[in-house]
Amino acid sequence: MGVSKPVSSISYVSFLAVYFSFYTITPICSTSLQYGFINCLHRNTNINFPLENTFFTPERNASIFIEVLESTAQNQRYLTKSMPKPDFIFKPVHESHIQASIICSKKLGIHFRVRSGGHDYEGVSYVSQIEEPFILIDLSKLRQIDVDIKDNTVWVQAGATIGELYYRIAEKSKIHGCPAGVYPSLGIGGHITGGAYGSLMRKFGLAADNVLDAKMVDGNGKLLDRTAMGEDLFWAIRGGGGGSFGIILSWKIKLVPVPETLTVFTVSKTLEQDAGFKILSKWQRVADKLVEDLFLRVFLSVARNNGTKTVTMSYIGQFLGEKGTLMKVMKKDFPELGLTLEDCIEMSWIESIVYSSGYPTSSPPPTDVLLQAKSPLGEVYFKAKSDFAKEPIPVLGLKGMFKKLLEEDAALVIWTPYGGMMDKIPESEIPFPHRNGTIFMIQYYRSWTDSEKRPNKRMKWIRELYSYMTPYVSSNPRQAYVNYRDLDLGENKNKNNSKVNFIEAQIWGAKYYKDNFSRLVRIKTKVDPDNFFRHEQSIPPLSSS
Ligand SMILES: Cc1cc2nc3c(=O)[nH]c(=O)nc-3n(C[C@H](O)[C@H](O)[C@H](O)COP(=O)(O)OP(=O)(O)OC[C@H]3O[C@@H](n4cnc5c(N)ncnc54)[C@H](O)[C@@H]3O)c2cc1C
Ligand SMILES: *[C@@H]1O[C@H](CO)[C@@H](O)[C@H](O)[C@H]1NC(C)=O
Ligand SMILES: *[C@@H]1O[C@H](CO)[C@@H](O)[C@H](O)[C@H]1NC(C)=O
Ligand SMILES: *[C@@H]1O[C@H](CO)[C@@H](O)[C@H](O)[C@H]1NC(C)=O
Ligand SMILES: *[C@@H]1O[C@H](CO)[C@@H](O)[C@H](O)[C@H]1NC(C)=O
Ligand SMILES: CC(=O)N[C@H]1CO[C@H](CO)[C@@H](O)[C@@H]1O
Repeated sequence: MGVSKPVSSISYVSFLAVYFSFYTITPICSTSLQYGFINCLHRNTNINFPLENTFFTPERNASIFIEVLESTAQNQRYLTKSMPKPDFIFKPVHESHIQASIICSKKLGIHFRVRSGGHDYEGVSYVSQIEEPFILIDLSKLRQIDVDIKDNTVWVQAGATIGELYYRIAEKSKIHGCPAGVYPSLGIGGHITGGAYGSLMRKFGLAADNVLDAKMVDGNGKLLDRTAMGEDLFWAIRGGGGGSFGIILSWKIKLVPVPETLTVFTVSKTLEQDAGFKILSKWQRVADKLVEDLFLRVFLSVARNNGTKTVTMSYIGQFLGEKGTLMKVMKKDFPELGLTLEDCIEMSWIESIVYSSGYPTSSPPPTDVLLQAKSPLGEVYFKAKSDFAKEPIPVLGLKGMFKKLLEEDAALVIWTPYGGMMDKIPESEIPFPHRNGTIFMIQYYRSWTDSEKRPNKRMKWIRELYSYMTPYVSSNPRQAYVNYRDLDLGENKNKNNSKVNFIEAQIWGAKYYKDNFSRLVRIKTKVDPDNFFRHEQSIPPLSSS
């Protein structure tokens, strides 16, 4: 670091020719910001970065700039014309570029956002609603994956997707897996900072529970591993949310055993087929108590079918074993669902990832779709919220919920079972506190496309649904999953008033982290007292109160 080096690729020279204005202490126009940043990067890194591959500005080529900005951004709600845009995008190709980016941003007083996979629900990885100007550091070129079967571990760089991670593990072994999320396009960098649950969670916990080490760059541009950062900071980054403590370069994750053959199934019931909610009620009573090998979610989806609206309840299961064993489990504990042998499909773990990914599947599922960077969901606008159920929702509550669901033409509610390993890990082991006593997590999700107008109506509807659910879910605090970021929680009305922000932070902080929030604030105060790493819902340091 700090070794100055005379880089002068052709593009750099021509770039300087265009942007002749010089950087001054307070950057007043964007081009001086760009000039200052590039100049500083050159002074602070000894590895070449060809500008045309790493540096994207609207001035140089607006269409390429927008393409790069939108490339992994998942929520179209944050890509509309009125949303603030970064001044420029920098894509580091070497870890030292990230160190230099931090040193230079700090020196020049530039606010930045960091993006790994771009799945943030409120777009905070690529849009700042609280600072102007801001820049985007996009880690998508850092996606190396080193699987070490002998050591039973993997080192994975932040910009890799979990689909790639799973694929690379399966390439080396049929009996090793990794307990991260369900959707293959998730970026490993942001995903694990919030916990990261998936179909192996009931047996092995979250990805964050299985992290052994990490490499991170702190606010001084220093590269830290677990030993160098110390146990407090290592605790904070495994579930304390992204963008608060530093930039994660890579995670070292423990691999877990999976059987060579496992079983998946989908059983769907219409409202008519589950009149009286006998099946749905039974699911709520058993979901967290079933054997840990079984992960059985319920998708409640509203759709128009031949002109009439209906809610379909799809029971989507993954069982770490053969179908014969699964049938015995289901006959004993959940016969009401009526699972048959014909519903059961046996496959490998990696195929099961594709099966539940949302990508179109054939039989057997084509696993190379996991290397695709594109999300299976396509370009959608969405708003989502989360809840945790500690008791089964009574039939009366379900009736009201379905009535509310049927007000919309399309909506999705996902129930994810807890229990098993999730009960056994203490609440303060890592910042993620949603443990023993949770039956299931709820996600409310409303998406729409360009052709479907009236976004405000959608937002209003999901807020009403959330409000309706109040008596049936966790309270004091009403818990929420930080990876399903929700800017409604502790509304950010006073965007530039740190005192008010701290009070608001205590509201969403309690929801995301319960009592662990106070420890996160203590650690933040120690490692980043000036709040260099910040966004709409980053952990605030105490000094700002
Ligand atoms: C379609 C879809 C499916 C999902 N499925 C699941 C699921 O199955 N399980 C689950 O647990 N969650 C799921 N999520 C939520 C997901 O875990 C979070 O959105 C997560 O933050 C995504 O990580 P990312 O790197 O893709 O996001 P990004 O938007 O890149 O980042 C998210 C946050 O982390 C910060 N960040 C990004 N990279 C870094 C880094 N390298 N160092 C420090 N901070 C960083 C960002 O600034 C931002 O605050 C899903 C989300 C979507 C949109
Ligand atoms: C921007 O890049 C695109 C794609 O490479 C190219 O077709 C276009 O001509 C470029 N526009 C300008 C103004 O350079
Ligand atoms: C926020 O407040 C600080 C200090 O009062 C000020 O310097 C800064 O420009 C403000 N930022 C915005 C976005 O208003
Ligand atoms: C829709 O209606 C048509 C004609 O009545 C019928 O043939 C078809 O099966 C229906 N489709 C569904 C999915 O119910
Ligand atoms: C979970 O909580 C229940 C009720 O408080 C308790 O009986 C049980 O022992 C706890 N389980 C674990 C694994 O801690
Ligand atoms: C150190 C600290 O504050 N730990 C707390 C983390 O959260 C759990 C549960 O919410 C508390 O029990 C701990 O005291």
